[in-house]
Amino acid sequence: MDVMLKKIYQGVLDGDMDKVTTGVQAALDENVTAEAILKQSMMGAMAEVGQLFEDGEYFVPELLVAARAMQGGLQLLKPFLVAEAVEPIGKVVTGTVKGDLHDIGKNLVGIMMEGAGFEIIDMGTDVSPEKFVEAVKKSGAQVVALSALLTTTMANMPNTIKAFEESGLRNTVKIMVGGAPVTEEYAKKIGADGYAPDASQAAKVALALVS
Ligand code: B1M
Repeated sequence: MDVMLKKIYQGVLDGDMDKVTTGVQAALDENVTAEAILKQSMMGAMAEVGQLFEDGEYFVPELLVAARAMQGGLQLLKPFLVAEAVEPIGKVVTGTVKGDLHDIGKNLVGIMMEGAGFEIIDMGTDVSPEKFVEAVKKSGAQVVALSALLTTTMANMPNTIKAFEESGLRNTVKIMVGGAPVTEEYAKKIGADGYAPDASQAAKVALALVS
């Protein structure tokens, strides 16, 4: 198992999608759990990619190919992370806030929420406050899940909450926030209804918000 997980880890580090997808498939075939592949290999590799970037050894192109390789692996893991849910228990609008292009964490949050029985309306990245409001108006979603990975884009979380207040929809929807620079304290400060540090806890928080 260790050899397979190391291969996947190295694949993400090298931005080698083929290595990652064949490694993930081989691990799944050997009954390694999707959770183990994700937590013991892919997430650690992405953290190292971030460190190499900080140290000036990796640049944006390396980040991009690593992200692409990780998304390829995630696609294979998705069916194993998502349990069959007959009737959706609610709708969640997900998205990365305006100015922010990071979507791996947001996608993982969506996958875990889908696994918990929610229908996901994924708005993608760089989503303006107005687009979030529009998506809730259209879908009647009960929860909005905002993701931010940059300290500079976090400010678009309170801006989005403000847009919901101005639209008159704030009382009909629960807004939760998360992403690497976001803390519970920050979530409280900006008036969010919920915060989670990772994707599996995000699904639990969403469940608590609609119950
Ligand atoms: Co960017 N980047 N990046 N990047 N990037 C970071 C975030 C950074 C920490 C790297 C570093 O310096 N060490 C740094 C941010 C510094 C800061 O603001 N403090 C950074 C920077 C600086 C930048 C650029 C400015 C670089 C440049 O252009 N000079 C630029 C900005 C572009 C923009 O957004 N406008 C940029 C660009 C990019 C790429 C596009 C090349 C690429 C993203 C590709 C993509 O996502 N499709 C990229 C990547 C890959 C990273 C790192 C290496 C990896 C991010 C990732 O996917 N992690 C990242 C370094 C790092 O994180 N160590 C970095 C894996 C993912 C599973 O974790 O997203 O944290 P994460 O999600 C977690 C939790 O945060 C949580 O759950 C997930 C795990 O379960 N979570 C939630 C996330 N959303 C949630 C929502 C919730 C609850 C939990 O509720 C709603």
